[in-house]
Amino acid sequence: MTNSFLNLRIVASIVACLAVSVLVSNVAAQSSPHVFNGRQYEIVDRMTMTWEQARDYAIARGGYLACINSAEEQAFVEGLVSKGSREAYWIGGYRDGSWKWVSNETFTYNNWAPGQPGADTRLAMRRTAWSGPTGNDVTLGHWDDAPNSAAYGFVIEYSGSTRPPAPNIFNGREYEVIEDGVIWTQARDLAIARGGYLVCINSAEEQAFVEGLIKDKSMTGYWLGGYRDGSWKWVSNEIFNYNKWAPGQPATGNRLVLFRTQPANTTAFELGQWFAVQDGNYRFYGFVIEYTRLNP
Ligand SMILES: [Ca+2]
Ligand SMILES: [Ca+2]
Repeated sequence: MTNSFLNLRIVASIVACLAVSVLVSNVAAQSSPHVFNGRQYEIVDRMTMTWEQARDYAIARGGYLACINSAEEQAFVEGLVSKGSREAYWIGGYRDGSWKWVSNETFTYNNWAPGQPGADTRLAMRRTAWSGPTGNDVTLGHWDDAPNSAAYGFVIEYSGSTRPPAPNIFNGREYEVIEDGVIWTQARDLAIARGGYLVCINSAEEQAFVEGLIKDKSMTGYWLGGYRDGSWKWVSNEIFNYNKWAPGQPATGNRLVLFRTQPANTTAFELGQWFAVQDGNYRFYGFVIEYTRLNP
């Protein structure tokens, strides 16, 4: 092998590496199923909400209910909706005299189903087929007006400079930290309403992951899905076989809290230790939701 041949090979492999990295970054930018025309979209499938709840949830995440301004955007959102499991998905159209978008963009493009809109005031995109009031076929992607109270999934659009919060994924499950001071039974019910359950910790690895999620947050502690009913149980019905009890725990309480900061009158505290507490009147605790069902 001559030096010049070696040099050629080095140059060739550098070129090949560059070509591969350009290809990889292009694939990453273009093949994301959630990016269209420089904007990110998120389909929320694991829970349903009324239109107004979905509108507020989208804003809380930094986006807005998707506003569809072209046949191309319609085709893209329809592709997301086709991966869902709900009959219909809220988008950002509403009637206030005339039809409007929550983004204040002009309501020009439409994809109304035959015979629509009727008399309702909120806009949904159908996933499942429906015969419609006049017997006309309503199919995937068609728009249908519906009452605010309908329980549908929804699609969030983020403007070009905004990105949805990255999901916290461990071992194929998603976790979400909620910084609301609530009692255990409220936290349990809120988690279910969002399509998950209070986190149930089954291994040292999962414990470490949850500790990483809460260590820079603000609440004193976080409710877990553990409760005492004779013995300790998980709301998921998984076997309660891993634990990280603080020294002297569990004492008399019947609900499980993972502490971020040291409780009064305790020693040898470490981040993430578990304490048994009584439910009720504890407003210093947020909670962590575990989802087995990921949004598409
Ligand atoms: Ca749009
Ligand atoms: Ca778990």
